[in-house]
Amino acid sequence: MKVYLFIPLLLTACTTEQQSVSSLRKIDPVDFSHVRIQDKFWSPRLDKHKTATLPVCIDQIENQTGRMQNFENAALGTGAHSGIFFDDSDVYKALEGIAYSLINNPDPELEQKADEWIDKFAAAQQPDGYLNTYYILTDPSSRWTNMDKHEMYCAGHMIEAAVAYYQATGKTKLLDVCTHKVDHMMELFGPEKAHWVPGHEEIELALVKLSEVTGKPEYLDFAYWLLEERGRGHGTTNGEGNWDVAYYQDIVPVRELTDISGHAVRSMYLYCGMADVAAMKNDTGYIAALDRLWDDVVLRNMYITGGIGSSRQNEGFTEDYDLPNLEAYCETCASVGMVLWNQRMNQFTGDSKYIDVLERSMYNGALAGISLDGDRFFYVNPLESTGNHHRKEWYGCACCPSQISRFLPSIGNYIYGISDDALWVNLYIGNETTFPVDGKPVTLIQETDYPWDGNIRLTVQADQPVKKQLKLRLPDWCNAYSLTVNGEAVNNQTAGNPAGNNRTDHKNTASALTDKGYLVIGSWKPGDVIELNLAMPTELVAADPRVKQNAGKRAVQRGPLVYCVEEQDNAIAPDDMLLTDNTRFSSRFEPELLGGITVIEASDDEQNNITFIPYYSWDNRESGRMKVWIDKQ
Ligand code: FUB
Ligand code: ZN
Repeated sequence: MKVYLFIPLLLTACTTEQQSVSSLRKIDPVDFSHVRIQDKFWSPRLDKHKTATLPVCIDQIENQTGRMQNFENAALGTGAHSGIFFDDSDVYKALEGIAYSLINNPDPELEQKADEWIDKFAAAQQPDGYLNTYYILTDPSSRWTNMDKHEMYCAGHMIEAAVAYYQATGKTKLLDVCTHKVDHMMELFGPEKAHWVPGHEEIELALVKLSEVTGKPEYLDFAYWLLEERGRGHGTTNGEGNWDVAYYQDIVPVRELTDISGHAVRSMYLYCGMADVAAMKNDTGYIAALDRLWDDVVLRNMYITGGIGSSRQNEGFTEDYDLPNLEAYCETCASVGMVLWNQRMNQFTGDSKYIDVLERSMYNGALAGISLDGDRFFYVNPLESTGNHHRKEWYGCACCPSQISRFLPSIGNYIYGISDDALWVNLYIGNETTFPVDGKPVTLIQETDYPWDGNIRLTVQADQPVKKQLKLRLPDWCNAYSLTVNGEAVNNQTAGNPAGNNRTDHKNTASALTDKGYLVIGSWKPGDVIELNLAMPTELVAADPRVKQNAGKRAVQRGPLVYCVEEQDNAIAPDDMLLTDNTRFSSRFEPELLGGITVIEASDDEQNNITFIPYYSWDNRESGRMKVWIDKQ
């Protein structure tokens, strides 16, 4: 029996269906350039991304740190390198964020800034294509000697930025820099050439993007070769430290992987690269490995927030079910990695369980990574604080701020999917989206106050019949819903979400209207109004009994949001709080609190009131203690 790591309390039989690989990627994303998000939850965040997040990143890169100076020095071939050896990657990630922002918010000044940055990258590139300011400025003779020094990691982020900027503007200058750099790498490494195991994955998924955008299959082949290099004894730091095979995901060939190990972000990027290559190369062995790994991550190593990584020491994993709360690592980048990976898994299978995890990581682990004002960031996202853990404007190692700067403007990517037979609605976010289906425009309009309530109104507009089913995700947290088309009930179900954590084997138990956790509307026509009402009660959640840190505790969840207590809302200190069988919960929307949130109040017969706020919104007021898991009598 497979059990999820945390369990809605009232549910007892917790099994999931056995995953089998039936076909390779069957769902394409509807990319966010078609998606106009218009809602009360995400729109303010996207505004802040433009007015606060990007300006902070730009200021840090240009003025507060030496990141841009490094490129300028490298172009001149003189001067010192400042910062960490992979700082170039933050500049590329911020540029990727700028590119995504430009797609939905054209801004000539910002575009000019991006062009200036790209000119500096191009000027710093060496005649043979090499580009990495750390080695150019410190010791060019040592380049490509230590596989942990992130040369390919930085190249990967440059490629992702280049692809994004090309998609935003049609400009190819940075793409040309990238192909020059990759051609250089391919002269050195590959079959019959030198071995290379990138100490920090990223290049693999980036090469697939580069292959797609340039139409050059050799970049895909190179990504495949790099993946196949792992687990065969080729990794080395060339004497500058130990090459720990578990830490670097180099323990066995990737298709033999069974357990997640080592560094969390590196693992996520590896799995994304494997998924992308598997899709293009029809490698079912990779997908089988990813299925095993997904179970290991989600069932044995994931926090309720969708965060991963319990240890600061390796920024990653320890042993199964070891999920400390105060010392949790849960790096923001790792939660974003979970979003990236789970979307890919869903695209192979059409199983909503991946989007359930994607949504959990997105609304909790990742979203906590940025302040409500958009200008402060968490690197580490613990589930408990003694009051001294706060977001910062930047970090010496600034992977998380730059990660958030590219992730936020891309969230439109995760809302829809399209396959031969269906339009898939994965996330409930107010938006209007027009994209081509069979060459003709189709517009989807979603109106909703999600995640505060579960009422979703969906209209599909098209001038022609659309011969596809509509598939609406039934989230795992939802146990009751109603669905109507033009006011006519399609299906009413008051208990037992066959897609949820409590599902037994939904292939056998699902009604005709559900398929792998999606409500299926087979018969509809343009102009129909589809209304889905997902009941969103407050749920008490228990952890898997093997998680010793949460023994005797409960967490509160409402819809996709995990809640926490903060000291300033409560007369009782978090450590003294006690939930009992008599605790009752009520919720109310507070428009003025923390940007507008639904607050949950817990009370019992002794008038011991406890106020809960969404986890993502913590540490946005005066400092104080915070807790997610509360003692239960
Ligand atoms: O090593 C590059 C990035 O810095 C990693 O992804 C993060 O975990 C941090 O170590
Ligand atoms: Zn990070």
